[in-house]
Amino acid sequence: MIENAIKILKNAKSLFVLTGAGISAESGIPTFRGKDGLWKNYSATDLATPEAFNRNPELVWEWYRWRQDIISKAEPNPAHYALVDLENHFEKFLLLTQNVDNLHQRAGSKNVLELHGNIFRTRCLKCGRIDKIENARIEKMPYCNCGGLLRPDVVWFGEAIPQDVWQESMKFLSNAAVAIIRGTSGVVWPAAGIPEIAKNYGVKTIEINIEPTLITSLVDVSIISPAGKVLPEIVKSVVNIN
Ligand code: BV8
Ligand code: ZN
Repeated sequence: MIENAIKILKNAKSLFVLTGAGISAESGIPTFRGKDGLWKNYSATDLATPEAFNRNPELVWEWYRWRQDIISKAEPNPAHYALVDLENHFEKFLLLTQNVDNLHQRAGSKNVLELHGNIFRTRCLKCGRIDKIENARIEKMPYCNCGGLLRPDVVWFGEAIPQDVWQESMKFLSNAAVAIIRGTSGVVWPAAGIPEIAKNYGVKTIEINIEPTLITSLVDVSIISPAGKVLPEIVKSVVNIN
């Protein structure tokens, strides 16, 4: 399977990559739906919603502050760095991530689009200001200098994803030669629809995951392996050849 992926990538000039929580799992960050589930007996869909925040902002902030703490202590892993090598290798490269953990940027990826926002950014409910969490006034919860309560600048379930990010991603995907999909269960829409969209555009698709997912039946090549192990191997063969 790896040989097929290498062959497809060696002949490609443009690469689209979609990542999910699985790529950060090897940095010690719990995935959403894995057995190490994100948080105590709450499910992400209970907490990552506007209704949950309106009902109990303190509980939702406790969850995000806990995640920010885990993520800030984590480091990018070989899977993140392998994507930086691919970005430097391909003439045209776009990385669309569902993750909010900023690890791709910390690893050195440049052309990163965040489909679900960023856990270290905040948005003021009063003045709308977008800022970094470190600039917030933290009492029981983070507040803006205008006095407004802040929310995490992420896309919650039931909220629209950023249209500019989606449009730019689809435009790139429609002309890409290959798409790599890694570490996503293919549960969350509209990201889960990307493999099908890629197929309709005639884009070759490669999935890397530790287990088959809802999208495995759709891809051209499915590699069952931890992202951090197999991707550096693939990159070595693809990058060294040229
Ligand atoms: C929207 C930010 C509409 C917050 C997140 C059909 C069509 C459209 C919408 C829907 C639909 N059906 C249902 C919906 C609604 C909903 C949805 O998809 N619900 C699901 C639960 C069914 N979608 C939405 O609400 C989206 N918005 O549709 O808006 C709209 C339009 C106009 C106006 C108003 C509204 C918004 C969804 C965004 C939700 N926000 N995150 C936060 O993080 O706190 S989603 C969250 O899940 C994370 O971003 C995460 O990345 C994402 C997806 O999960 P995965 O990344 O796949 O993670 P998961 O744990 O599931 O899987 C991990 C995978 O990694 C596994 O496969 C595992 O095997 C693998 N893995 C583990 N270790 C490794 C590995 N792989 C490789 N190597 C390893 N080592
Ligand atoms: Zn404000």
